[in-house]
Amino acid sequence: MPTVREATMCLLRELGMTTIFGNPGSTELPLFKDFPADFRYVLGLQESIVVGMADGYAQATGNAALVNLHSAAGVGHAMGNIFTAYRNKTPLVITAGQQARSILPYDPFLFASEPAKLPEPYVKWAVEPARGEDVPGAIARAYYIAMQQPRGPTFVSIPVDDWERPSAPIRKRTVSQLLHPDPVLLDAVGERLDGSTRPVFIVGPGVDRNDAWDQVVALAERHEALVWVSPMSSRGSFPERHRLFAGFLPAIRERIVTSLEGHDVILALGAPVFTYHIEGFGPHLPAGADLIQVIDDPDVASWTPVGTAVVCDVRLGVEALLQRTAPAERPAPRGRSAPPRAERGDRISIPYLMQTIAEVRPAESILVEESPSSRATMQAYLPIERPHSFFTCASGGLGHSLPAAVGIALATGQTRRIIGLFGDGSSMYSIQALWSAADLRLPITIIIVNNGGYAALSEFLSHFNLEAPIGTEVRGIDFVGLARSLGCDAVRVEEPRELEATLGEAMRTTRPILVDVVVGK
Ligand SMILES: Cc1ncc(C[n+]2csc(CCOP(=O)(O)OP(=O)(O)O)c2C)c(N)n1
Repeated sequence: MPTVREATMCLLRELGMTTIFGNPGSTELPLFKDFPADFRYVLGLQESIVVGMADGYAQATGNAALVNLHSAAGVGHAMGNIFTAYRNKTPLVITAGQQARSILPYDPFLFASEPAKLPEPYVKWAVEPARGEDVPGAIARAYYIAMQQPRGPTFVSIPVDDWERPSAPIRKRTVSQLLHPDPVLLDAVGERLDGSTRPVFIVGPGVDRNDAWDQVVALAERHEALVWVSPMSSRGSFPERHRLFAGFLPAIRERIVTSLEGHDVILALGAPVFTYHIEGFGPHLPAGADLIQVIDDPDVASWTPVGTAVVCDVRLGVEALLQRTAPAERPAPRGRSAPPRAERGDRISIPYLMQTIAEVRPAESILVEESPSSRATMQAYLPIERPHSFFTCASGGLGHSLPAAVGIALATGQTRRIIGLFGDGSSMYSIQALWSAADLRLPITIIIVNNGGYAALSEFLSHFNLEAPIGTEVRGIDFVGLARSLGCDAVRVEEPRELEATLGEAMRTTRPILVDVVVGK
C-alpha cells in the first residue's frame, strides 16, 4: 500500500499540480521526503506572497494551484490573499501543516485548535480529515470543489504524522465543471434582448474567466450594444478600443444609474453589476430598464437586487444567445473617445506615464495592477485589447497583485512580458515577492507609481467631511535599494524626458526589473 505522501503525489501529478507554492515549517517537512524530480517548490517569503503567487498562477493556467502553509500562523498571514482569491474566484487547494495527532490534546506548540474554521468564510470547503489515510481523498475533493463554478479556494489541514501512514491509491476522476444555462429561461431573456430598442451590455471578470471574449464581442456587434465594464472588475473583458466600448462604470449607485440612462435592456455578462464602494441611495437602475444577468455564480445572482439571472458559464450562455436569429437592425451607438494626448511636462504626470507605458509595451504583454488612485487614468490611457491581459484583485485588499504578477509570469514563462503597475503604498504590502521574481528569473517589469503616499485615501477626505489626512504619507522608501537587496535590477526615474527610454529598456530584460517612477502633478 502506498503512504499518504505517495498517494497524494501521484494524485497531484495526475491533476497537473506539480508546482507547490509554499513557506515551510516543521509540520510540513515530511511532505518533501523523496520529493519527486518532476515537482517544483516555489518559495514565498511570507504566506500572503505564497497565496498571491498561487492565485496569479492558477488564473493564468486555468487549473487549481497547490498551496502549502505552516499551520495556524501561516494561514493567518495568508488570510488577506485567501479573501482575495475567494473574491477572484481563483481555484486553489490550500494545505496547512498541523501537529501530530497524538499530541493534539495537549495544545502543542504551533498547532491550530480549529484548523478548518480558521480560513472560513473565504474558502468553499475546509476540513481536517478524521483519519490520516483520508488525506488523499480530501485533497481530491478539495480539488474538484475548487474547480467547480464558481471556482475558489479550498482548505485541507494535514497532521504531520499523516504522511507516513498507509493509504489506498487514488486516481484522478472526471467531474464536470461548467454550469449550463436553463434553456427555457435563456430563450425568454433572448426574446427580451431581441425586442429591445436600445440595449446596453455590462461585462465583468466572468467573461475573461470563462473565455468568452470573442462571443461577447460578436453579441455586442449583433445587437449594436454599448459595452461598459462592471465596477471594480478584476479582469479585462472587452477590447477597450472597440467602437462599442463605453468605458468603466464607477462603484457608486447614483452614477451607475446615470451612466445607463436611456437604455431599456441591460445585459450583464459575468458581472456583479452592483459592486458599490461607497453608500448610495435610490434605485439601482434607471426607470424602465430591465436587467438580465448571465453569471457563473449563484451567490451573486441571489443578492443582485433587481432583474432576471441566468446562472451559467458565461461562454455557454452567450453562445446560446448567438444561436438565435439576428434581431432587427439598430442604429450604431458611439463608444467612448480617446483621451486628449498627455503632454510631457516638468514632472512625470500619471496620464503621461500611462500613455508612455501604452506606447512601449509589447503587444502580447499582460498588465497586473494595484495602483488605486491612478486606476481611472490607466483605464483612459492604457487600453486592454486582448483576453487574459489584465488582472487586479476583486476584493479591494491590497497586497495581492505584486505576488500575483510573479505567479502569472511563472505560468506564462518567457512567452509574454508581465508589466506590474503598483502604487508605492500597495507594493509594500507584499514587497518580498520581488525576491521570488528574482529567484525564478522571470521576465517582469515592475513599475512603481511613486506619489509618496496613499493618495486614494486623501481623495476620500471630502466624502467623510475630514479636513486633513492622517496616516497617508509614505515617504523615504528607497525602492531601488530595496529591489536590489532582494535580487532584482532597479532604476529610478524622475525626469519626463528619460521615461520613454527607461521604460522601453525595462520591457526588454529577461530578468525582473523595478522602475521607480516619481510622479507629480
Ligand atoms: C489590505 C488593505 N489595507 C488598507 C487598504 C486601504 N487603502 C486603499 S487604497 C490605499 C492606498 C494605496 O496607496 P498606493 O498604492 O500608493 O496608491 P495611491 O492611493 O497613492 O494611488 C490604502 C491604504 C486596503 N484597501 N487594503
